[in-house]
Amino acid sequence: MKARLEQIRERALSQIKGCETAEKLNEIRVAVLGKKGELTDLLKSMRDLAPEERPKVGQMVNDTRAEIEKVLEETKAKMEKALREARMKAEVIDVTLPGSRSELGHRHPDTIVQEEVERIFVGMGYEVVEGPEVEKDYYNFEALNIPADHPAKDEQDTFYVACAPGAGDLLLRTQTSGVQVHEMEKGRLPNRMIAPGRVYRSDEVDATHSPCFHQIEGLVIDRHITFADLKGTLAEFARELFGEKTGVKFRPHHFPFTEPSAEMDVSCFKCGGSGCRFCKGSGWIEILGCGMVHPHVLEMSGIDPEEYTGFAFGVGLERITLLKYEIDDMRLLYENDIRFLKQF
Ligand code: 2U9
Repeated sequence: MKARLEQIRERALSQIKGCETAEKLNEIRVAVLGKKGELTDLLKSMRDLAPEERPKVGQMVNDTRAEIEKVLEETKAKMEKALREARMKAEVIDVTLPGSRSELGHRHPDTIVQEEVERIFVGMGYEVVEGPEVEKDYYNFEALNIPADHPAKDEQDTFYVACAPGAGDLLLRTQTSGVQVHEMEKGRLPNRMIAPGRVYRSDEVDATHSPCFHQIEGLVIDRHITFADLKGTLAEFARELFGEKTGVKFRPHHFPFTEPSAEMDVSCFKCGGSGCRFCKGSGWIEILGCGMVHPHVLEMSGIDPEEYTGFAFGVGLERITLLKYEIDDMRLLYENDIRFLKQF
């Protein structure tokens, strides 16, 4: 029995010595020390010994078990240490290597102009309001006095959103005016606000068109607001945006939501009004549309047109950006090429 014990011990120790993985080490542990292992078997066969032999042999078996356990533990610890060291060696970072520089972004020229327009109107006491880009037909068209058969409602101009049964009257807003309608419905009067944001129209892409662009619309409602307030406000806006020598001119126009309506031109900021290639020789550049809010529009949002009047205006943000920075193709504004953006 003693010889068998010695044989188990020697084989186990030599297997442990030649072992390279933790899994293999565990297999040895199970085969020697496990419930059905060699040492356990040996212990079971002790009942064949004479009673006086049993304590001595039992002690020897226990000593061998303790020794094998100790060597197993030591080998496992050594393996883990070697593994850890190898991993750390592989993970070493050479801090002296040159770094890779990541390119910094740049504010988009549209953002620069939008913030400038916001700064001008906030300085005049206006609030900046935002609203949903997916809008109900009512807020985009009907509440703005755009009748059902108006050409702007034609499917060719408007992207309709048909996502669920009964969602037929949802669309991508073609103007930001719905934002002001929502505000008017809240009934907080008087009010002065601008609504900047993305709008969508089913247009082909070219140097001056895009199916998605930005507008900034403005609305003022109070008692005794007149066309003189509109002219004074927009002339001041033009001077702040294009320089204090800027002159303005209003030409009659038509919008369903304003009456009377006008378009405003600014004197050419390139030639000062004498005529050049930039203003196509006219000395004037068209900038925005405006007018007195139509009484129907006020009434539909619950405002009494006998008591309150208001003016509104709308600017195409990209158009202002192209003019201000003398960019000749709108598509450049949508590409986000950092070499282009860095110039502003
Ligand atoms: C409410 C009532 C009236 C907003 C207005 C314009 C004139 C206008 C164009 C500018 C260039 C659209 O992007 S563009 O093509 N807009 O000319 N917009 S008055 O009138 C409103 C808005 C809200 C409740």
